[in-house]
Amino acid sequence: MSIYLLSFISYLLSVISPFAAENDVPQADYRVIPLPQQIAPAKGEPFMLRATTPIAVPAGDEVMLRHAEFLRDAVEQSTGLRLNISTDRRARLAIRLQLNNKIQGSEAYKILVNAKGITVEAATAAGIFYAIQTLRKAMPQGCFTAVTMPAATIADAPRFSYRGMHLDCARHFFSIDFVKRYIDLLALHNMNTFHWHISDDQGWRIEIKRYPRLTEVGSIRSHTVVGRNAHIFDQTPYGGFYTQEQARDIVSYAAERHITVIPEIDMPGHMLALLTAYPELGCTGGPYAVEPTWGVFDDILCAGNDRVFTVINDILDELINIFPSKYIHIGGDEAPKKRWEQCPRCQQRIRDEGITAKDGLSAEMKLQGYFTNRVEKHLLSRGRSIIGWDEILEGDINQSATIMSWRGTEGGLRAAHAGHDVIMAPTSHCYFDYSQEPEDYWERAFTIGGFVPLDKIYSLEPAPATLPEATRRHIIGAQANLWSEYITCEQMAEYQVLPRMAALAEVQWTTLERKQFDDFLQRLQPLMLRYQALGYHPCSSPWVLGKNEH
Ligand code: TNX
Repeated sequence: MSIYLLSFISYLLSVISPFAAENDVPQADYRVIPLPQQIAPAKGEPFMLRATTPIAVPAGDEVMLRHAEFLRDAVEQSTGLRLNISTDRRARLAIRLQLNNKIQGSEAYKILVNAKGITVEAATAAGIFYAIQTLRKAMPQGCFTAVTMPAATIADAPRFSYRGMHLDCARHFFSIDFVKRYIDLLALHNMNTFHWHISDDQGWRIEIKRYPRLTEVGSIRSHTVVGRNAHIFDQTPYGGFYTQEQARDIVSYAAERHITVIPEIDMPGHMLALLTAYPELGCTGGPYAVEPTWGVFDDILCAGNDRVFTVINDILDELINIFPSKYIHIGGDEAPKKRWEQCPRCQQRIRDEGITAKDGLSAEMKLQGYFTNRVEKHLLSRGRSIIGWDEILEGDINQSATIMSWRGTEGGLRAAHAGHDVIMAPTSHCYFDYSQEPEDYWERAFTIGGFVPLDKIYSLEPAPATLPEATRRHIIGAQANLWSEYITCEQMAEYQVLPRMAALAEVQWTTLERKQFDDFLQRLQPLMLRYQALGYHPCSSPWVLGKNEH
């Protein structure tokens, strides 16, 4: 008998008989990233996942149906097995998705695997979604006729409620398609917040109907500095913005993946794009130019001009209509006070409001507190809350403001003591525009400088056990930021965030006792394959993926 005939017969057997040729069936591994809180192996036979396995969902439940479709597509992408979705309550040997309000925790889930099937339960659709992420990551990557799912009970819930990832679309513009692919990455890592940085000195990136010049003028810079602010320019106009319709599309794409989009309009600094469009809103009246270089610039919004607050409120009102997020990020970082010191209107405001220097902070620094509180008041009146970078602590701001701590964690800890909610995003651990490789790689790695390798991120402890419980409670999560001064294309963005998002995911999700860096590196290997299979461009240098001493 020819070898071809033999292999054809064995192929036929494998298709016809569920028990044939199952020795080489690959096995799922539930020890994914982020590591679930509990994986209890169970006695008994495993479940055999095959193309004939139905995904069973309750009839008439649109959301669950969407989740089943997501699982179906992810399983197919991983294994080549195309499952069917069924609403038949008696479906056997199925993966069953069902809501169960006895499961505690708004993002928690349970997965039960035995020979009869896989039951996925959660009190919320979000919990079901995270269970699906775990299942998809547990699958081997390749093309198979079946997958062995070992019998087990998995019970999981996130450690932190805020699990964020940021993308700067102002310094460089990223397409809607890429923003979606980036959101897909957040979903893969069980993150639930996308912080979208859409305004800065170098470009205004969101359509505001009431102020069309923001995009007509503010979204385009006439040229861009080449390299590291080397005084060489490319002489090429650079621009781009998102229409409100596109932004809404992003919001709903993210929402389907249980991700909230928080827009950031950075103020009163980082505002040259707006000032170029509306120069009357600056202290000097301009003229200004959408900034072609990177850095921190003296021209900021005038805090003495009431018109500034009217315009900002109008802009925020349009944003609120697009973004249903509880939070709106109002920036607040890197606002030099030079113009305010010289501006008669800002000085008048200081006098009118009785603002004085205090605790080593100048009256102008306190004026930023006035600015922040006034903007916050408007947002609160619209039912929204603010997040600001830790500089906003320098004014006397309300306790209701949430602080994003980027200049280390100390500011965040102080804020948490003072009763603010806090998100940790320190440059030391969470700046993904910094290099993930040692110094000699920097030039190759398109980074701004700095060094944030994988184990450094992994070591971040956002809410140390030594803090009093009342303080710890205010630390709601962690986030990493991808600033894009030097990230000029999509592949670079992927290279910078992968695999670092994996380390961040365990900081955000996994409890301290379960975290172990060597073990994480082992579990990273299949995830690297998955990134590649999904078409991403992770940094895969052996230095990054190895265990390094530095
Ligand atoms: C600081 S983090 C900034 C950004 C820059 C970044 C570069 C923060 C609130 N402000 O404007 O892009 O450093 O790493």
